[in-house]
Amino acid sequence: MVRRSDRPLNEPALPAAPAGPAGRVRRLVTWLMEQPLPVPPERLRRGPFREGAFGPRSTRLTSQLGLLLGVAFGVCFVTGLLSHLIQHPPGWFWWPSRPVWLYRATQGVHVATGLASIPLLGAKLWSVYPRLFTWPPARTLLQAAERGGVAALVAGALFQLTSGVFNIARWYTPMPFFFTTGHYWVAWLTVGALLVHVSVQLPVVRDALGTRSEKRRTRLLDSPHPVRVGAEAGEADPGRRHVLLGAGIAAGLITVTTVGQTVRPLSRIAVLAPRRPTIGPQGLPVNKTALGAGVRESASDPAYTLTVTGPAGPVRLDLAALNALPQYTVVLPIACVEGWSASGTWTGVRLRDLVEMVGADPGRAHVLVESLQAGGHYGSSTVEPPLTADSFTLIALRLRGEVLHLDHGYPARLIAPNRPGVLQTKWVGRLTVREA
Ligand SMILES: Nc1nc2c(c(=O)[nH]1)N[C@H]1C(S)=C(S)[C@@H](COP(=O)(O)O)O[C@H]1N2
Ligand SMILES: [Mo]
Repeated sequence: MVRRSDRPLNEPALPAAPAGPAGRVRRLVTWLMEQPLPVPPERLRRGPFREGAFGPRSTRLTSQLGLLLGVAFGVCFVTGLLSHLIQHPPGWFWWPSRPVWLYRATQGVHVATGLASIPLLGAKLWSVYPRLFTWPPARTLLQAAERGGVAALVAGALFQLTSGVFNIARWYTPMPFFFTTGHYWVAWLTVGALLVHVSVQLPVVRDALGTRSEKRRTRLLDSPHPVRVGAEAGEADPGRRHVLLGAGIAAGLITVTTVGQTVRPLSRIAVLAPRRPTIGPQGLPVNKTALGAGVRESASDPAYTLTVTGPAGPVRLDLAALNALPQYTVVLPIACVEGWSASGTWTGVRLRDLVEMVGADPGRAHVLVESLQAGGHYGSSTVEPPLTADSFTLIALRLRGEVLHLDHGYPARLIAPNRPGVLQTKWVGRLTVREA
């Protein structure tokens, strides 16, 4: 066994194995993983692989950027996972209906942390890319595995940030896969690789950020891997502060010029945001137009009726009948998964009243809300308890006191509290109520 202190600290160490058969397997794996790999012939050591091909990079910079990125990615992952769970709720998952702006906040944070990560990741990759050309490429199987993990992490992170930006820019052409599925699964891969990377690099980061003893640092400097740490790194690489400052300023600028898409007071300076919360018919942005959804004719047909089916049989309501029912007004945001959001004043019929009309209990009813739209990913959604019984959940007929604009879902759309925009179905033609 190689003693811990003989090992460069950015190489992983396998923990000591216990006695017994499991221990024997572990010892075998350890032995295997630590076998030296053949060193490639020296004549292959060309170009960037040459000794001193790159200027100095400080481990302190890499660690500081890593810490910032770790926090940003962590927050981004948790808020993204939440958004996924709300849209595809497993049995154990529960999401409240109050505060009505909670999803607006979590998804705003998801997109903002993702965007802020772009310059941070750029700076971090700049600070480590010379290591891509380490010679020999890997000394042991274990080191090769660790480097493979870092490659997966970099690829995953780049994929997540790029696909996220493509999605909010609505640039679907370069994505031959369904964005939501790809973005979700690669998130798990990236976070898994990130956890491995963090656990392997933690001792290096601790040393570089100066939370360990001088003695330990000196030992690090003596290690066969030329890592620079602490104050020495600052001297050896005076550009560190500039890189860090530059990345910080870029992240700040990106944030300030995009969060206005959801933080209303900053909407005027949201020059980089794909959406402004105030621009659109009736003062609200539109994601899918009636033309785009192919519902222009069916939605403006004077013979329109809303069909409600449930335990007590189907009911058909034309616009006059819907308008004759008790009307309620709520102020609720549309909070798009793309990170923009805007509040609207909606007036219409409570979903619970329609559920009761077909003989179901709103406290237990699940309602399938179907659009007049044929096909497309967001042509329908399901309202589950407690939202079904919530007095804020409306089949809205009006926005700002005016009849709904065709692009906002005329003649009737769903609007419910604390719910992603994709589930706020427009141009509703049918409600199917069933009690669980
Ligand atoms: N039928 C239907 N409803 C839909 C969509 C859609 O594509 N089809 N898009 C959804 C999305 S992604 C959002 S963000 C909101 C936007 O509502 P708005 O256009 O009124 O702002 O509508 C939702 N309702
Ligand atoms: Mo959306």
